[in-house]
Amino acid sequence: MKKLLLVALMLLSSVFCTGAEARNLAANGTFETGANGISMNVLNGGDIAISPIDPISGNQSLEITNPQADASWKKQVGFAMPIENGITYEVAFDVRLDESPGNSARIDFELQQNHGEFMALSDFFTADIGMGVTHVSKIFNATGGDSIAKFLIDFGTTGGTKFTLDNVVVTRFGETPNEFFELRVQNESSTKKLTVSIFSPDKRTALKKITVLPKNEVSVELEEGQYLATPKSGLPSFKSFFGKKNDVATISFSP
Ligand SMILES: [Ca+2]
Repeated sequence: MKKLLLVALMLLSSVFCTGAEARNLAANGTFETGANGISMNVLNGGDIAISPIDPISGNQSLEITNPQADASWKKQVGFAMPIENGITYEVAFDVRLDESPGNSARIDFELQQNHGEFMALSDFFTADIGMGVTHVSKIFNATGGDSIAKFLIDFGTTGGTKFTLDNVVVTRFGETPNEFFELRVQNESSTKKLTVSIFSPDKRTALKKITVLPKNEVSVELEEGQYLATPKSGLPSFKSFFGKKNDVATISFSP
């Protein structure tokens, strides 16, 4: 038996405003103020640069061109940040593949702590990205024992490619109290696009079926537990609610 929970998020209302939103450790991950502090490798040619042309969101994105196939790290974007050993972090970003001879391209991404030359941490992910925009998110454990880390995204593997990157977010997973699963809802008010991720601290994978409905709504099948729905980083409100197994939640926005 399924019940319907209706959760209305009034994003600009102070009713739900608590200021408890997780802090984005990736400074300037939207590239709206340029690329200050972001490290770049362009060791195999091509370029990495801020571009106002056809951004994924806002007024600017980062544009990456990779003319030749090479080691993945030779075309690399990095965000340095403080990190705490033993803590789980969630990373997310939007990447758009604009050009590729095979209509797909491989990227790698990793959270690396500062072992001299930023040698690999425990988790390293590879993703095959198709044409268009893909929202990527993963959870990492910080196990390297250092206090400074870099979140790195590597674009060097597939040659003849052009990527656009935006909305890089690194947060402490589970920072908000009383959640069992986290439902993170990102609302791009300019394009009416919704991006939703649900994670379990145990499984570290997307949990349940998500359906994106018309007009700024999403529905999700729930397990029992506390949920937290948050708007995109930078907006000041959120709503938490308790879900039961086999419930379906519909979450709507008023951007
Ligand atoms: Ca942007």
